[in-house]
Formats: sequence, structure tokens, C-alpha cells
Amino acid sequence: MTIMDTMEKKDKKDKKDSKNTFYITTPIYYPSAKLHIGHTYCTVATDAMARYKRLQGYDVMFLTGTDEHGQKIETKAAEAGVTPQQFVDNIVEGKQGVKDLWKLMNISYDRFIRTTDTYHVAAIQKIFKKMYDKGDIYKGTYKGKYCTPCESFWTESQLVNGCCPDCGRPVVDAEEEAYFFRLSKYAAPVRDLLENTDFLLPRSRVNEMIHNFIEPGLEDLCVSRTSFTWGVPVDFDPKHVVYVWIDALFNYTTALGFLNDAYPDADYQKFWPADVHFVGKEIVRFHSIIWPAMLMSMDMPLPKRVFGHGWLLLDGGKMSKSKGNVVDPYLLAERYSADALRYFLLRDFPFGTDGNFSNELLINRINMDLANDLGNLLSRTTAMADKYFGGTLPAAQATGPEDEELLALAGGLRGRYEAAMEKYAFQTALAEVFGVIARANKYIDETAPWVLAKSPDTLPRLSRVLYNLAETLRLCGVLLKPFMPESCDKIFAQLGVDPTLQTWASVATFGALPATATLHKGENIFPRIDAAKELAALDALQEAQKQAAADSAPADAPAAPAPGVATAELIGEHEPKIAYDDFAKIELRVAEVRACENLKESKKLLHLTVFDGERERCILSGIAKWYKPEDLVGKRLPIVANLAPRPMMKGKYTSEGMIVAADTADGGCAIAFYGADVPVGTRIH
Ligand code: ME8
Repeated sequence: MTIMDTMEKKDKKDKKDSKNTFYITTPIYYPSAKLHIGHTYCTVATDAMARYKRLQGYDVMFLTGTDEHGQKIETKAAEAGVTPQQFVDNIVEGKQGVKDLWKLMNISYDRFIRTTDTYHVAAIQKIFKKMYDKGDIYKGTYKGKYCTPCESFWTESQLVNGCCPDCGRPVVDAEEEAYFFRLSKYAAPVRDLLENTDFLLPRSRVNEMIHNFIEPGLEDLCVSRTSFTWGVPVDFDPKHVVYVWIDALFNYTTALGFLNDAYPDADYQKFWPADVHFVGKEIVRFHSIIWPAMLMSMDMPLPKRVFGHGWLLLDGGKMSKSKGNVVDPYLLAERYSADALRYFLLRDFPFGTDGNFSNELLINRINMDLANDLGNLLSRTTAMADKYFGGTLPAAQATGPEDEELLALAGGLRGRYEAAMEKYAFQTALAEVFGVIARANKYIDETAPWVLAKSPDTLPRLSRVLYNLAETLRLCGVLLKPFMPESCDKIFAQLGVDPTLQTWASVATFGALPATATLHKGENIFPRIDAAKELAALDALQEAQKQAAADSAPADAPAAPAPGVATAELIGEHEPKIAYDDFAKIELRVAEVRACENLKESKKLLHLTVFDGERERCILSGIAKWYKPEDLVGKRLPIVANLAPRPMMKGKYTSEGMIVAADTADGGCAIAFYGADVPVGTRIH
């Protein structure tokens, strides 16, 4: 019996003691705009974890998808002049859409759920009814503070400085008939779950949840809306649609066939409860408080774990679609390969905390780790095997004193890697692998194969040295494959490693590669990047993308973010404060509308001629949906008077300012008008 057979047997025995399935999920993303690097980060992490578990022999279910209902999408579709379904279809299935992005990034999901899938819609109606029949959902009137961009109601006690605790924006008073979920009923068991188990990780997030939400007291949760229609209708009261979180959270079970026939119920029996939900820190509250409470109400088992990962920030601040400074994963993956981007994302940023994205970090990481350390080790090893032995290592091999340290480090790698992966510490797992790669490069310098090649007496030693290098590369390749699947296949091809030597069992100890391995020198898998040149090129490309985004947005469209980017974009804690002098630079004035008309080229824009006290100017404003020209003529309203003029509609108009408006509770916008007692041209401070 070989070492490998023994290890395989042991692995099988270990697994028999527990369930051999692993169910992992990403959040289902809002298809309100193209996904960005933040979404890619979470999905790549989930993919690496899923591939790692498959490598270990688990029967894995990896679910991702899109959360397609809600007012935001209804509004965006209307703005784009299409139906909500057409709008989401385009973002999910269209060119460079969500599915294209996951294909490019080599995401090995097993299922993709869209909350507009009919099986999901029908199941959500049944779930809603079940909770209603149980008395856990009841009808009431909602009076509360509402944050329009986040589509969230808040209680007074949850507000931070009177603003939304998630995004820091002002909230408005709102009232409507609504159904409620008795969240308060489950406060004690949820608290127990958070405090006394490892349900939620990292642990610091538990403290946040207890302190911010449990201790102030859990209030019942509004779970239906009447102010928009793009949602799952409550079938026994159709003027209501199910409000986002019931619809969104139960995706994790409907995609397994729970209460529907699209998938066999056996999948639900087999895979539920989930082993882990990966979610960004801003939706930890929904996954660690509301989700378990709803499952308790449904008498369903709870997921084993929720992991709240950190955010990717851009240059220390927020990444924002409306600013046009989100990082486009398409651009980077196409330029440097999906594998390089995947590796960078999981190597540079600790998964549990925030990290600062920059092009410089990306390029340095590719050059240092992939081109220098891994790429060089592979090309030196295969080139020497080729040069000295025509590729196939002779069986006569001699060990030497330099071997001990490398063999010990590489031989123990799987255990250290596994310990890190089980804690979702991708950065540590990768650092372990690259520690071994660095040690192997040092081993080449210590053993000096080019000297050994000079005498027939030292050829057995040379053969052993190259064997040790090839075996180290094989071990590292197997463990890197969840992170860089395509590149590792290329590494295996150069090392002549067949699939039986790519298994988890085969990397338990050093030495499974046959002594007379045949290596082939192949292409350079990770070419070195000219950093200065690439940084300049990336800056130019990203600037062009930013400009294109700005050109396609109306001059003074309200800066309300798409929910798909709200997480990264509304990072209150990272928002720099401005000095009064900065505020004073913005010249706000009272202007009078002298003329106003609809534009035939755009449904969204109104063309206004306003008098600012000194002169007339043209402003194009994206408010046509909420104001008719005749509502505005003669009115006095606030404008930003010192914005740089902007050509719009392909240069046909130049907009010379911006109208200041507030978001309303129903997703519209409201302008504050001044009376005749405020002279035209007055500065607003
Ligand atoms: O919240 N850094 O969808 P969403 C890291 N539909 N991760 C980021 C990120 C950033 N800058 N920006 C986004 C929703 N993410 C709901 C989820 S689940 C039942 C419903 C990732 O499109 C992160 O994982 O706003 C975050 O939680 C998720 O995208 C939010 O995506």
C-alpha cells in the first residue's frame, strides 16, 4: 500500500464521521447596474472555498444569483424606458453582464438563482402565507423613518445623528399599511445564537450586532410594501408586494427545491442547512438576526455559519458608481488574466476586514509573487530538467543535507493550509504556499544545480534536487488550484502531473510524484509586467471609463446610488469630513425659472432657462419624471451656480449648473421652492 492509498483511506474515514456535503452561498446581488470589483471579491472568495471543499472530496453545492425585485430596479427600468424584467435580463444575461463576468472569472457555481424565477416567486408566496397563518406575520400600519436609497425603515433609536445607520443619509417620515414579521418574538433565541455559538464570524461582528441592534431592542419588521409593484405579490392581499428581505433571504432554500418543483426536495434534504453564507459586513444584520428568526418561525434548521467579510475601498475612501470610480473587474481580468486578479484579491486583503484597493498593489503582487517567485521556480525547474536530462529525471537519485528543511516545510504545508482555509483566512493559506515557494527558490541557490551538472558523479544529486523542486511545485499547484484553476492546470502540464496526482490525498505528504518524472518547459505562465507603463495605461483607461459614466448620467441627476453599489458607496465611517471652507466653495443661489420644456431627445431631462440674479443660464435636469414644465415656470428654486459648464446630448446643449433636490420616500424627488420674499440671486449658506 502506497502513502497515497493510506492517506486516501484516512481522509475517507474522517469524512464518514461527518456529513460529506458542503453548501456555500454568495449574497444574491442587485442587478441595478454592472457589478464591480467588490462583488467580484466576494464571489471569488466563495469560489475558492467551494473548489477547496471539492478538492477535499466534499459533495459541494455553490449557489449564487441575483436579487431582482424592488423599487430601485423599477425606477431604473423606467428611466431606461424598458420593463423591469427587460432591465434585469439585460444586466444578468446580457453582454458583460453578471453571468458573463462569472464566466470570465471562472466561477464554478452549481446553481444561479434569479428571484424573478417563477419557482422562487411561488415558493415565497407559500412561505409568506405559512408565517402569516402561524401568526408571525400580521397586518399593521408602519410609521417610521425611511431611507430611500437603502429602501429601509428605521426606528428613531437606530438612527445615527438622525440619519440612516447604514448609509448616513437623511431619512424621512413615512407611513403605510404593511405586514410585519414578529422579529421581537425571536430576540432571546437570536441573542443566544449570536453570543453562545460560532454562528457569526468574525467575532467582532457579534459585538456590533448585540450592541447596535439586540440591546436597543428588536422591533417587528416591515415585510410588505404597497408603494411599488415590482415584487412578489402577497397572493391573499395583492396590493402588497413582499418586501425585499423575505424574498431575498429565502433564495438560499428555494434554490434547493424548498416548497417548489424546479429542483428535487432531496437537494434541500441533502444540503440544507448551509455550511456558510459569505456576505459583506453591511448585510450581516439581515443574515445574522432576521434570517435566523425567520427560519425559527418556519421551524427550519439554521445555517451553520454566516461570515461577514470586509469591504474593498478605493484609495482609502468609498468606491462609488455615482462618482464613476468603481473598479471594473472586466478590464483587469482581461488585461492580466482572471487567475492573477483572483489571486491578488484573496492574497492582499484579509477577508474579515476592509482593504484598500489600488492598481499599484495589483501589479506589484503579480510581479512579486506570480512572475518572480512562482513563475521563476517553474521555468527554472523545467528548463534545468530539459537541459540536463532531456526532461526525464534519472531514477538514480542522491539525497543531501539541503533537502531536510524544504521537505519538512513542504511536507507540512497541507495541514497549515487547511487550518487557514477552515477559518476562511485565504490570505494566510496563500502566504503559507508562497512561503514554501520562496524556500524552494532558496534551495536552488543552496544546491547550485549548474555546478552539480558539471560532473557525472553528482548527476544523481542533481536528479534528486530537480525531483524535490518538481514535487514542491506539484504540492503547491494542488493547493493553489482553488485560487488559480487555469494556471495550475498549465503548471501540471509542464510537470507532467496527471489528475491522480492532483488530489487532496496526494499532497498529504511529500513524495507522491514518481521519481522518474518527465517535465516539459512550456510557456511563461505569468509574464512580468512593466509597472510604470501599465499604471499609466490603467489610469488612462479608468479615466476614460469615468468620463463615459459621467457623460451618460444627467447633469444633475440626484446622487442616489444604485442598491448594487450602496454597500461600497455609502461607507459613512470612511467618508472624509470637509472643512467649512470646502463647503463655502459651492455657490448655492436662488434662481427663477424663466422657461422650461421637455426635451424630445430624452424622457428624463427637462430643459430649464433660469435667471440667477445676473444672467440667464441653461440647466438640463433629470427631473422630468416628477415635474412638468408648467409646474416650474415662475418658481424660485436653489441651484448650484458655480459648477463647470458641461456639454450634454452629444454637445447639443451646455448645462450651466444644477438644481438641488431631495429624495422622497417613494423614490421620487422634491425641490424646495422659495417665496417672493427671497430675492432672485440670493446666496444660500
Ligand atoms: O446587498 N467590497 O446586494 P448588493 C467588498 N441584494 N464587497 C462588496 C463591495 C465592496 N466594495 N461592494 C459590494 C445586496 N460587495 C442584496 C443581498 S442577500 C440575500 C441579498 C459585495 O448588490 C458584498 O458581498 O448590494 C456585499 O454584501 C454584496 O456585494 C452586496 O451586494
